[in-house]
Amino acid sequence: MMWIMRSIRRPLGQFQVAAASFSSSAAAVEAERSIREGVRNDWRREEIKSIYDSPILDLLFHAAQVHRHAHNFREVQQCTLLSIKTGGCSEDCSYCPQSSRYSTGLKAQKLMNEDAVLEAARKAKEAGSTRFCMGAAWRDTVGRKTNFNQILEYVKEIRDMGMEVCCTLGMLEKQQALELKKAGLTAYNHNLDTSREFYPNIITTRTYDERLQTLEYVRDAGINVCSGGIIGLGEAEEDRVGLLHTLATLPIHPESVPINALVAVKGTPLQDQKPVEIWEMIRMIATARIVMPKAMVRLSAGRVRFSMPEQALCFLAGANSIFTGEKLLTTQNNDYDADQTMFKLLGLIPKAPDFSERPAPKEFEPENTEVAAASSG
Ligand code: SAM
Ligand code: DTB
Ligand code: SF4
Repeated sequence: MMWIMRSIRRPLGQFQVAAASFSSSAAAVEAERSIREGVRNDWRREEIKSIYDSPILDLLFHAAQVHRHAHNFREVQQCTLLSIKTGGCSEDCSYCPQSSRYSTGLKAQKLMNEDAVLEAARKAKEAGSTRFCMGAAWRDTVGRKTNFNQILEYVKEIRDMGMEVCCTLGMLEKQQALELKKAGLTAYNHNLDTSREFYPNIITTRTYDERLQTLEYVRDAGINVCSGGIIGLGEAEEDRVGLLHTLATLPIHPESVPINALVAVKGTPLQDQKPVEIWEMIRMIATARIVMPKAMVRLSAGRVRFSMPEQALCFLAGANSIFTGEKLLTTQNNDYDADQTMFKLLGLIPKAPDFSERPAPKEFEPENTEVAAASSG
């Protein structure tokens, strides 16, 4: 009692200074602002850098607060990937086992047939997945009319099964984005991968601006943008901040932001990269959560290397989406049973599919429908 009385009477100066320095990290200030004022698209790079550089536990705590404010923190989206056209890609992305320039032992395949794709989607749905994402090892879809029309059919069929549908087929043209929208595509994945400055160290066969152009077509077509990147490519922390800055200053924040940890595949130029540490992943996820509060932040490739407690920290930091299923595109993913156990243990619940639509653009209004019809045959 005496002690309590003395502490009450003691001048608070020392404690106030300590409290002030605890609560004044950039993560704290910006997270509070994010909760108060909502989504911003006018982030300055230095602001994002100082959030990213905040003491890790402070960053984690404040990202968790933003997460709880913007989302049901128990809900985690389960997405399943299928590589519908594997290998033999003309591009030189240095991380990618599917580039024909590297000897990774991967055999190039043709577009997977309808039965096989729909069967995989059915299985994914039965396993609790709500979003089916089809990937193709292409630079772009130009000049692939037959295959592209086939994929439009897959999109329609899978939507009719009651799943969200995503595609990642490389660069798109405006008309193709419109056709994917018409087929019922929920989201299109096209990653920026890293900062504009570091990008040429990783890919030389297409530019950062070309990637941004595809994102613009997707956004303008009324399809949700899914765009994120990879850490562990040999980039500096400044590049991770640069990537988040580009994403967070897009005209509309991406609906989902996949954060991949490099899967260093033998035969690729990045085969000897040092594995990403969990703290780097947490820093990236937490910063993404604070600067893009409403986005689905996806703990993506590389999850298989993280233990359950490590993944739990990622969920606490604001990740609310994962890839489930035994494979990503060509590499191994987490075990189904281990994921089920993790959901149970952490009290996570699967997020229901969301079919709310962004409006289709003018091109689909009755007087303009011939524009879309002209090229879909
Ligand atoms: N060809 C299309 C493209 O590049 O947009 C779609 C497929 S591509 C494999 C999709 C994304 O997967 C890449 O942008 C990259 O971010 C990610 N990715 C590919 N290989 C990876 C690896 N080894 N580790 C982590 N992420 C990887
Ligand atoms: C994304 O950001 N990560 C996924 C998905 N989008 C297409 C792909 C990860 C690929 C990892 C390497 C592989 O399995 O080939
Ligand atoms: Fe091709 Fe996509 Fe792999 Fe690049 S990331 S090599 S474009 S499949």
